[in-house]
Amino acid sequence: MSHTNQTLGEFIIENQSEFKYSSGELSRLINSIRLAAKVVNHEVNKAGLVDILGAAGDINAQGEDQQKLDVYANQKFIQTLTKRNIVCGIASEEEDDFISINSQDEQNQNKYVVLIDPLDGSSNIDVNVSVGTIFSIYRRVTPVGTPVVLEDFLQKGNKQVAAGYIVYGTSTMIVYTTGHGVNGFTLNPAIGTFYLSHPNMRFPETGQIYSVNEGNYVHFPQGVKNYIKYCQEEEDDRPYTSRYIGSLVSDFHRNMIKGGIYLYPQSSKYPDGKLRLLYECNPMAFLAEQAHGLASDGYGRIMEIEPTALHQRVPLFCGSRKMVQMLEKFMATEV
Ligand code: P6P
Repeated sequence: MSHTNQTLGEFIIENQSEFKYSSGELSRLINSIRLAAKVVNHEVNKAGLVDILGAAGDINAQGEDQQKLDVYANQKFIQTLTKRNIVCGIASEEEDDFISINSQDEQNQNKYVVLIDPLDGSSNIDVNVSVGTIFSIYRRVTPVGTPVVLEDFLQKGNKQVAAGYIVYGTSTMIVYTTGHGVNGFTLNPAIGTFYLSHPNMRFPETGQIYSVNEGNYVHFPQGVKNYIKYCQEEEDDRPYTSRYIGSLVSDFHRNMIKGGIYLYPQSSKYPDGKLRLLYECNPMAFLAEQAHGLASDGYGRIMEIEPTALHQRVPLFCGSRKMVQMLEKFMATEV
């Protein structure tokens, strides 16, 4: 099949055989994420009408409780994944504990668990800046048919079977990997179909964009301070450009297309970093490495970190290979 104008649905079917474990379950899982993405996208696109439609806590025109968009997004993804009986467990930034899906029901022979950040960067919604959904998919490690346990979720990033994000930006895109490269699909809102618009996405080996909240500079480790100063020096291809949207998915997406590095270091405010390992850093790390980039905690691969808690935080430095390697050099020689 010619790949021009291939839809996400066609792409999933055509590439299903690549995934040797797939009994079609993973394909149905990606399809259900696609559906939830369209539902959330519709609501996110109305966010600017809060004054007309009502803010969270208000009663909207349909007499329903107006929900905060991150709560709404969380519910939509959980409902979509649960109703289709595709997964055996879900963990979410919006849920204190993981959700076990009718595991007592013998019918539930599903083998995948999903971890999600349903609406990352949601504080940007009020100012009409792009936000995203991030998802990470694992095969469970405990026996199929039994209730999932924490161990099914606390898996290293290098065990992920799929990961991706939806960016609700000037256009809405799904970008994901199943370990065979990274592909991006853009939604045609007129007909509600995602089309393959960015096949085989790759980070340029280096770049000239660094993305960090420089307002926290004084709290950064010395190695990060030294790297930021390096970015700002007038030498070789520097000074670099500073671009920070405040939405991980958007900064990552731009850097993957143009080349660049995203940094969320540890600081006195966030001693372990701000971003969550399991449903932000690991999926973005899987995508980064599949796109020939790197994702590090400053000292080693994000995807080698042994998880210890569902909502644990880690520092994240990800993007173009040579830029992340340079950052790691500064972290190793910080004085
Ligand atoms: P700060 C959004 O809250 C987020 O998790 C990422 O999407 C974003 O890159 C970062 O935090 C922004 O954090 O502290 O710079 O506002």
